Amino acid sequence: MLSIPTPTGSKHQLDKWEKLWIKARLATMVSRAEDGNPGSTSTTRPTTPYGLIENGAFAVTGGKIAWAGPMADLPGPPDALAREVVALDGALVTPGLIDCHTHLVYAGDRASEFEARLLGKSYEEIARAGGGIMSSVNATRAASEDELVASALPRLDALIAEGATTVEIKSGYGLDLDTELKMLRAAKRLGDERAIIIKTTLLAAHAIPPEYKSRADDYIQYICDEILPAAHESGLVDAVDGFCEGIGFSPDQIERVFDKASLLGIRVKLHAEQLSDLGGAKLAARFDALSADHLEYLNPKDVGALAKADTVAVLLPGAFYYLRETKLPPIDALRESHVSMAIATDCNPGTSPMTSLLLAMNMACTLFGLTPEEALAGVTREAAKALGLAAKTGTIEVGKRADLAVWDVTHPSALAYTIGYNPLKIRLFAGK
Ligand code: DI6
Ligand code: FE
Repeated sequence: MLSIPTPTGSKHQLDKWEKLWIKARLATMVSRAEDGNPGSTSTTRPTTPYGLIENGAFAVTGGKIAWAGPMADLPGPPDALAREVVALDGALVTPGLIDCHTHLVYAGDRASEFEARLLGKSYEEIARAGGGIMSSVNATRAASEDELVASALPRLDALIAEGATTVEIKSGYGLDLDTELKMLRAAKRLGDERAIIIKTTLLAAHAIPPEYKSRADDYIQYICDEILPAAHESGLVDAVDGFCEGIGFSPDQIERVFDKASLLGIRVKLHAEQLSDLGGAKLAARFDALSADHLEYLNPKDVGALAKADTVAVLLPGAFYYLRETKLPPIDALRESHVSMAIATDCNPGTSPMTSLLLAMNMACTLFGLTPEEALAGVTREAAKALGLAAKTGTIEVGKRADLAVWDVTHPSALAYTIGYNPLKIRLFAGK
């Protein structure tokens, strides 16, 4: 019996691994910045683009990655190491995809708004006329929790069909206590309906509800005094978000929500600089935000603040595309300052009715000029970081969840290259 290295480093004679996958090409996505650490004993420390390991293998035990590396480094013949051995014949394996910014739960649709915009109205005009987010709020308030789950499932399934294993879902179409809670409960339930990790974000500060028309400050007080504490107490809040924008909330108003979140020990993130520069990213960085999202109008001068706080820049090319935006996020400045860049769908009924992370990757390359490697990192390693999950998922490393995607492509650049084509072969969630 062989002594097999385990995540715990135990030296006992151990049972065989549950399953060993061999003859794989592994895009481990282990950060190149972390390479060359002499103290590291990990088997997965490649220095190649994508953390690529040709002719690799990985083992799964207890839902986690028990071993990963070149086949040549396996500590014995495959059949002696694992109870089950599967050959992948050279298929590409990546971490499972992570969508770190969605508004996946909502009722109704806004196809007529899409039409209105093509007939000449702007997103802001429609919002100011009571359409936009408010039309989704009305439909979501009227829907039952079961209906919200049922209407969100096909969207979630579309993400899963492309290898998504973790998805963040925001509230924000309720804007009252009951409906915000209903949305968050529906989001959590999606995680019971499907084999997927769901992270929930309270976005009560998304728009001013009609009951609080011209009383935005009072609505902020209601969020701080009632919605946020109640949602937190019910265990429904993994993070708190806000829409810092002319048609949303001012930095001062967002700051009050963030102060309350901090008091409750909840991490924050922010929709910042999507349509204008209000200094939201700076505010987010000041609160050690997990992420600042959108950032088209981010002043390059504020990039340093994100870098210092290690706040992830979440880029949402679907919304950029759908709104026919022309102002690009300051990608070069973000890159130069080593700000982590994640990519997400922003799946929502108004500005990004998109349920494809592969398409988001392609758009991040074609519209924002990311490299295919940055795009894949953006929906794996960096997206995990944007959700505070970097220690658990997002790369192929010993000890992390065996949430993986097996693709029928030869090189990882092919994932960002195609448009509307899905080469997923196998999706593993906790190794299954
Ligand atoms: N920014 C967005 O892109 C979405 N929300 C936000 O704060 C749009 C939401 C919607 O139009 O329904
Ligand atoms: Fe959004």
